[in-house]
Amino acid sequence: MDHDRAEGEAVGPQEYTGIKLKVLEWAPNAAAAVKGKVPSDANFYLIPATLRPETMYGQTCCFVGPKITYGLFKAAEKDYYVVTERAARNMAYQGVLETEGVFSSAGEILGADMIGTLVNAPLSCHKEGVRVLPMDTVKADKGTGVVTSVPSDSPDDYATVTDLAKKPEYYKIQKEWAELEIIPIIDTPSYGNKCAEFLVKQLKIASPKDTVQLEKAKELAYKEGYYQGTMLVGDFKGEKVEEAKPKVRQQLIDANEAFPYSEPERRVVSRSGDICIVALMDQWYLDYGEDSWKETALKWVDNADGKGLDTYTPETKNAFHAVLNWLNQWACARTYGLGSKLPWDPQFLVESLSDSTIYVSVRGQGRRAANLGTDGLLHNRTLPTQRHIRS
Ligand code: ANZ
Repeated sequence: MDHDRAEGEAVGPQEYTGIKLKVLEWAPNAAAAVKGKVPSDANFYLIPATLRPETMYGQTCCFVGPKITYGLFKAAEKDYYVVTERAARNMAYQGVLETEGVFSSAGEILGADMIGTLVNAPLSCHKEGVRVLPMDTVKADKGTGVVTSVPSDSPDDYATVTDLAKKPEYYKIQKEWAELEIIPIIDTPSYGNKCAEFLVKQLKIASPKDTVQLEKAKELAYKEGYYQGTMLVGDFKGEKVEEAKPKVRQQLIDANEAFPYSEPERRVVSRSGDICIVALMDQWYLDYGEDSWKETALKWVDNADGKGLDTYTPETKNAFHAVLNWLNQWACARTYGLGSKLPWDPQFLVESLSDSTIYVSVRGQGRRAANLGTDGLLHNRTLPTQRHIRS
């Protein structure tokens, strides 16, 4: 529950797309690190978390933090995901890993040891695979700690690959790994068809460490790409990015090359001091957003016939309007605490802000209340895909 947190009140889940970058050939140190830890015919996938699935056509490499330790987490009989333990803990409660709640790693591997690994990047125009390269600014406490690089549209990625190609010896990489062709994938009216390059040059960003300017460039690139961009490649070529984005994502998920991955958008700590995660849980909702209900309530508040709600001031009426339009599905059950049992599903208790709806409905409906779970007044339904923050 939101108010049970020591830190992170009102923080919600951030939903990413986890992309499955299959390892085609490990770098020698990585091969040594995984040897004997898993069956010899196992498949490994590096899993970058992205908010821009529509840009996957432009992947040219995959970044890891050289100092970050990654784990090998079992996702299926022969499949292991390479992510941080923090991400695996979230995944274990979202149906992503093989066994619910289990996130023990079969082995550990340092980012630096993975550099040079060849991976298959789904949808990328570089069909021969892309390399794993170092990025010092990868955050260990965000996403999976793995980042897929799209230098056509991400200023951070453009600045990093430019720097890598300038100093290959320093980074202990082969120059050509950082020089895969950058192909235009999104056209924008203000910044052209390689908006990251345009913005990095316009804002005179000289290094991946120029974080303030890069943050600014990222926001500009994101807004322009999302609202004004048009796809130049792929099945949704010619469509607006805004429309293509969910379609590309769904296509990747349907092809088993991606999956939804969520984590708290910021750090959340429970009152008992545990770091919270996002978990998939069954929940009951009061469907306040249901069209006919909403219409009836709004009509009553509008009071055109004089038989509805009379308010002293228009502000009060407006406030009712705002809340009715905002309320949608309200989680109304919880598993612990004080309260009455949910009449139609006694394993749950009535959530404290929902009792005024539920008690009144149950009492008012008398015997019909027994049917609440199916076609009753409350119009409830479980959404097993809803994601919740828990410790
Ligand atoms: C591919 C991509 C293409 C991305 C593109 C962005 C633009 P914000 O808005 O900051 O949340 N990312 C993911 N995990 C990261 C980590 N641990 N450290 C550093 N960067 C990380 O940005 C989300 C984006 O930040 C993600 O989407 C990912 O890069 C990067 F044109 O994926 B993106």
